[in-house]
Amino acid sequence: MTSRPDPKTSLDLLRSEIERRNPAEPEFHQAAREVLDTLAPVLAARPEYAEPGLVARLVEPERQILFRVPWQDDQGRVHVNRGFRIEYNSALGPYKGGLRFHPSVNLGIIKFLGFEQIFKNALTGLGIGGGKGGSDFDPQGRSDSEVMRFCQSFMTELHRHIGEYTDVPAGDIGVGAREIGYLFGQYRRITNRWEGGVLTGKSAGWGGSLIRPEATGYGNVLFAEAMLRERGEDLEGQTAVVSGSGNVAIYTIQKLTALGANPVTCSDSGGYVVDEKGIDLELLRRIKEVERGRVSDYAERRGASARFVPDGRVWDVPADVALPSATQNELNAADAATLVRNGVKAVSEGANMPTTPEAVDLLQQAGVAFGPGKAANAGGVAVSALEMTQNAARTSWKADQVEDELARIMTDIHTTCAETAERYGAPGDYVTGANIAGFERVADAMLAQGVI
Ligand code: NDP
Ligand code: 2IT
Repeated sequence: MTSRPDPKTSLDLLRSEIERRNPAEPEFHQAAREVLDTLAPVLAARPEYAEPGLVARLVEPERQILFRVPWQDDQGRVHVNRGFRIEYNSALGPYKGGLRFHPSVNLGIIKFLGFEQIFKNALTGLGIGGGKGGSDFDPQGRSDSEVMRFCQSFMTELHRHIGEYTDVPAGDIGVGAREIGYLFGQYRRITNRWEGGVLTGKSAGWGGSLIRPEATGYGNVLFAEAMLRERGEDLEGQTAVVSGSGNVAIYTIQKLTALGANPVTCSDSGGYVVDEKGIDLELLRRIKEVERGRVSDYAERRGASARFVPDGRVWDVPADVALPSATQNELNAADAATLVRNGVKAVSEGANMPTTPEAVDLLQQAGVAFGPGKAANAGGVAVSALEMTQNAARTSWKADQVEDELARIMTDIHTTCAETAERYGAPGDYVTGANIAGFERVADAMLAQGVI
């Protein structure tokens, strides 16, 4: 009889294999390692999951699409960007996940995001697989017509790969309602189909769901509140630091304020703003959403309560709760140590993988409640799935109905993560809880559907 390596050894082997076969993709290695590091107990407890090949299939995308995106700027010059769509796993439903337009985008970043999305989408309990896409296009400083031509060129290739039963993209960094509009228009023109469920994050007047813009930020605040409740506290009166100033950050700030907390910061790649009176959301939205300006403009216009700190670390601002909502690896071990020194009680990830592994360890060891992105920011994709439901039924729900569903889903995700962590001997460890609970749901579907 041949003996099979124990789960830990086989996961170690797989990790080395991932690094060998996917060279120069540090973010993907980080995301895969973070999940694999927590799976040994579930593979040991459930022998069916230790089936050779199951985890190896899970880490390999079902399909990877790379394409050229040529477009002309307003002066007629031709630019060539690169387009990506990683169709990672469709065991639970059509591939689902956003598109990111940012100059830092490369294959490894889209693979890390797609991999995270599999588990996040599984945690929502809804029928959506995992995928992600985007481009190294930089929308900053581009006119509306340049963005439109770029989106049209991007969709001219992407359209043949997507569909409401196949793959359903949405927004992410650099892709909001404007870009989704241009992408949908080109899809409709090329295919001659009014297929609402092919993209989510559409505007409410033509097939979009109410509360989708708010969903990620609102959901993350609800998750943070659920973690605090476990400790007999809530958000009322708590000071919060928020990074970023885009879609996720804005609605995080809005919900924090609504629940009685005081969000005192926001940031962009140029620096951060600290406003001791609390962020004035109306001013921030005007600058970011209407004028497409910078947070330094906010400090200039807000008056004495606010100051702009160029190139500073937003995590230096003392707070009870921290909600990183900008980008990956924006909160490192030194930042975590500062937060702990200043008495932070909870860190909840609005962004995808914003906290480095060393920082996560440090926070958890200090007893800080830590909500990993794949659980805490799942509200966005959850409401995207509700948008697909509304599109399929050719109906639209009232805002209250969507918000109630969002709150129910976030509570369920919190409970599932907490119970799963407890069941596998790691009480209070939401990282382990989220990874194992997401994994179990996808793994069950993959086992039932055979070796494909
Ligand atoms: P937006 O494009 O609306 O905003 C992004 C914000 O992050 C901006 O303030 C931007 O500043 C800042 N930022 C982006 N890249 C960097 C960088 N390399 N360094 C410093 N700051 C940076 O994106 P979203 O708000 O939609 O996304 C924010 C995060 O939330 C991302 O990690 C995304 O993956 C995640 N997320 C988004 C969801 C959604 O529904 N939109 C759902 C779940 C997660 P600047 O303008 O200077 O670049
Ligand atoms: O990271 C994410 O979950 C998103 N960008 C949202 C994906 C979606 O399909 O709504």
